[in-house]
Amino acid sequence: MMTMDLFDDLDAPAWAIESRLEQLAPGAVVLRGFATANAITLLADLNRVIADAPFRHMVTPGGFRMSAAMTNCGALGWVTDRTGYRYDAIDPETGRDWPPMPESFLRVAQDAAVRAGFEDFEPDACLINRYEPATRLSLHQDRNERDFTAPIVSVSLGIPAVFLFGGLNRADKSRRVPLAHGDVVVWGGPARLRYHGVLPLKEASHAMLGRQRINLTLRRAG
Ligand code: MD3
Ligand code: FE
Repeated sequence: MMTMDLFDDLDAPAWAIESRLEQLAPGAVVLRGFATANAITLLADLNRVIADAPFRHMVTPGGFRMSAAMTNCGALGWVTDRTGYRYDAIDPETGRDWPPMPESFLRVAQDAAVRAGFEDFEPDACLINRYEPATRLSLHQDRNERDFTAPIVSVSLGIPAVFLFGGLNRADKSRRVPLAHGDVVVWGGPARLRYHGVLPLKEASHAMLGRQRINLTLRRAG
């Protein structure tokens, strides 16, 4: 069939075109606008999560208040306090389990993971970060998870941010990657332990979220 022949002549597979797949580095794939069509559902589900587990500013082991407000959903939640970083089944603010992972979060994360080549991603934790203008996240590695063979999927909503994508050593030079509303990034394989962070956000307003950026990071923690 003619249309199939045209597709077969392109050097990228059809799914790469549909989702505008960009490879940042081995193991790191950006899917521009992948979550845009689901944003209303994701934000409605987020509102139910934060009614149960409100955003809060956690404290690092060094005693610094984090500038991003955070909460979690799923079986495990990432927490930090003066005693260290860890995953915990209980929200220390409420003494209750974290809210369940909304189906909409799971679906977008698993669909994105499949696009990036990770077929069996079963996240049990979603860390939710809320940024306002001037909020930043300093360079760090995500290494509190048990199994580094699982990727991390991040979903950006609201005002844009510049993501810092470093190397396997803190001193490695980092690249700046702009992330906008609806962008989804899958970080796995050789990219899984790369240093990363977020530059201070610029003043901006988004039609759905006002002066906020929400980032969902879905992980296999336990
Ligand atoms: C690259 N969040 O929650 S998401 C975090 O935009 C975190 O809120 C940032 O870093 C944010 O830990 C960045 C992108 C991200 C998440 C995990 C990664 C990039 C990653 C793990 C390895 C390499
Ligand atoms: Fe991180």
